[in-house]
Amino acid sequence: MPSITRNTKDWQAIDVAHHLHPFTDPKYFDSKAPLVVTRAQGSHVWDSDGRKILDGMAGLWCVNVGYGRQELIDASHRQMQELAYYNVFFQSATPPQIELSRVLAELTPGDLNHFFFTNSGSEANDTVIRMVRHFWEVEGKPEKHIFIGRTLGYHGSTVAATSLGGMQNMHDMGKSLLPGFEHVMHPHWYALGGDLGEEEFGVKAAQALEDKILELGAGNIAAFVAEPVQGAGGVIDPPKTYWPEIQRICRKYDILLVADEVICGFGRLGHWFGSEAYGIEPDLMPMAKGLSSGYLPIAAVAYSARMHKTLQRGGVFSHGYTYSGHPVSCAVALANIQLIKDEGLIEKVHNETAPYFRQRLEDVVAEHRLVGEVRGAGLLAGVQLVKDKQTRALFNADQNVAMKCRDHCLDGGLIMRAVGQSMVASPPLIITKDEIDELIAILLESLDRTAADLGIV
Ligand code: PXG
Repeated sequence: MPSITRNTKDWQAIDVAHHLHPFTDPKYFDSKAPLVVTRAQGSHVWDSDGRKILDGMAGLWCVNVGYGRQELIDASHRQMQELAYYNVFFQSATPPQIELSRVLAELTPGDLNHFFFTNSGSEANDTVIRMVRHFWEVEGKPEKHIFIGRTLGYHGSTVAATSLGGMQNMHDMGKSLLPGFEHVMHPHWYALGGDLGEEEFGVKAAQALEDKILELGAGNIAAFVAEPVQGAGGVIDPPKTYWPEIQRICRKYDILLVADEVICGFGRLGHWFGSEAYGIEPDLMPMAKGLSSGYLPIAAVAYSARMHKTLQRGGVFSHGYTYSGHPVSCAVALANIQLIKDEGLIEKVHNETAPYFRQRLEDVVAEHRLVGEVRGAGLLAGVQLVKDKQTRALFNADQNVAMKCRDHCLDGGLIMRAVGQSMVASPPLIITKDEIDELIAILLESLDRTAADLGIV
């Protein structure tokens, strides 16, 4: 069957008539039209008018190996012919799922050698919640049930993942915050550090976890959940004093540590996992996105030997999804991991592209009059827009400064995300230095245009 073709106006009209966009105000389309993306190759996508756009977000932080990779296409084709579907419920297994478990066990740090498969990061985090509460029940400590997350943390959109996350707007919609979920401050020194030095602030932000544990009682707390670098919250990389303190506190009170690797995993920070970049030794690691570079939906929860031992005493693990360990998704994930290894993408990010990206951001973007801070790690960047560089004062929210900048980027041929009053980027790991230059040039031009919109010269 040939692919469906229509003209852009028709695509847009049909989409607006029948489709509710995630995280979008439907009224937006009263005056604007959706971007219809029709094909992609490497680090670029093309819209339905044939316009080439640099994808500074790797889709939604996921297309780590870039678009159009034949190895992944072939793997899915082969697997569909051989075994398009079988499940892993009850006592069944399939070769791609078995092989993926083995390969992941080699990659994951420490004794995180056991896996449960899901289809999305949200489901992985729901699995974490059910698995961890079950773990404590089997351990004879059923009162340990509260999860502590962080403000601006993002762990997905199911009701439970929404509760785990610290996004106020998500909690407010439909009263989605469940009981048993608490949040402590996010470690953003530039925004919250006041007069403290960065390292001092890192310790203070970690102390907020200990304070919360003492307030609620360690005997009631199941786990602390955090992204190594907060992604959807605006790319917040913590001070280097933060994670060691968090690790110490979790150990001291026997609270499980969950590193949500959905964005940071599979090379984004120049390591296989963000936990390695920060020396974190988690008990559980939900992962998704870069696991298959987004070519097919698949996610997993890695968990420790200690947890495995306990779960083995816990009877039936009453949890699972029809498509857990889907053989085609697993085959694609295997091909994706092999490609990351064969092309040395982790080393390339670590040694070449991430340092270059950071240098360019610091040398030219940080100097722009609208920019207060550039932050991030690896190929993750956050650019804080400010009204006043000296006082760190922000614009009024209704000036929609980041959305303006985002729209200028798109007009200029670059996809970046606006988060609050920050611009964020998370390009494919195959991005070249020339493409980084392209990204920086369009971003600078867009910052100039945004300043002009605001009457700042
Ligand atoms: N954990 C983290 C750290 C994430 O970033 C999820 C869990 C949920 O994964 P699923 O596969 O259920 O979406 C995410 C997802 C954005 C944006 O632009 C971020 C995500 C998803 C969509 C948009 O900020 N992160």
